[in-house]
Amino acid sequence: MRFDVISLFPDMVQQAARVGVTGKAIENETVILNVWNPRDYTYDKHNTVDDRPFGGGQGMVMKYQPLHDAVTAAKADSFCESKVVYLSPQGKPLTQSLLQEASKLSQLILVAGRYEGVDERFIARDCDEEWSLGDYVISGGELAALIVIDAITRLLPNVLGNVQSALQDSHSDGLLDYPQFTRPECIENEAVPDVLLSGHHKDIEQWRMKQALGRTWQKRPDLLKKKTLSAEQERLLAQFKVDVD
Ligand code: 9D3
Repeated sequence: MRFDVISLFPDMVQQAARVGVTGKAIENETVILNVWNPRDYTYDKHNTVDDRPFGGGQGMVMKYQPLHDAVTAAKADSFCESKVVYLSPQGKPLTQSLLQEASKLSQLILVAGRYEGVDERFIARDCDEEWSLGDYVISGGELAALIVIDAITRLLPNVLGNVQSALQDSHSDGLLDYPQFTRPECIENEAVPDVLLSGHHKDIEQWRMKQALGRTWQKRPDLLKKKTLSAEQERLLAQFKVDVD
């Protein structure tokens, strides 16, 4: 899959993407990442990418033409069909299912804004969708683009190997994770749950499902309301609630 990011801070995007899972995917060419700087598509003496908002008000707005030319360059550089996404607080909130859909694309063009945003005509004319990280404010779209790239890259075939398919097929889909432990077995009288040392795989699986259900019930009841539980899951959750009491 190919990502093209439109950004005034290309180094920030390239450097962050080199780390970890995304870096490995770029290295082995599962992912292609290109960053296009709107400043390279300016033709005035000061390479102006922003201007004052019509109607007044504080801050600056990114100009249409450098953004449009950068997106055009990103499209012209590939032969595949692409989707252009503008990252902004006004966008559709990102979800795993939105990202899963996007992971089927061959080219995703991500536009990272700065300042107070971009000329509205760029969104209307050049962008297919608008995505948000959620209801809080960050300083620009670069971190949002990196989050999208990271989350989608994890979904691509062969990137996480068998870990991925195991987790994705998992019945714990749509639930919070169960608790994890590693050595040592005891930290100042705080022991690892016995069942995890028992070697009884069926019991361990049940305990983990019960914990995942219980934690979701405790911390994110909104997630639980969206799910339909199997009879077995209902039983495990009921048991968790009794144990809490
Ligand atoms: C809502 C704040 N705006 C009020 C005047 C100004 C403003 C601040 C920061 C407008 C844009 C930005 C930059 N934000 C992003 O580029 C951004 C973002 C975000 O701030 N929150 C959630 N998701 C995203 S995706 C891109």
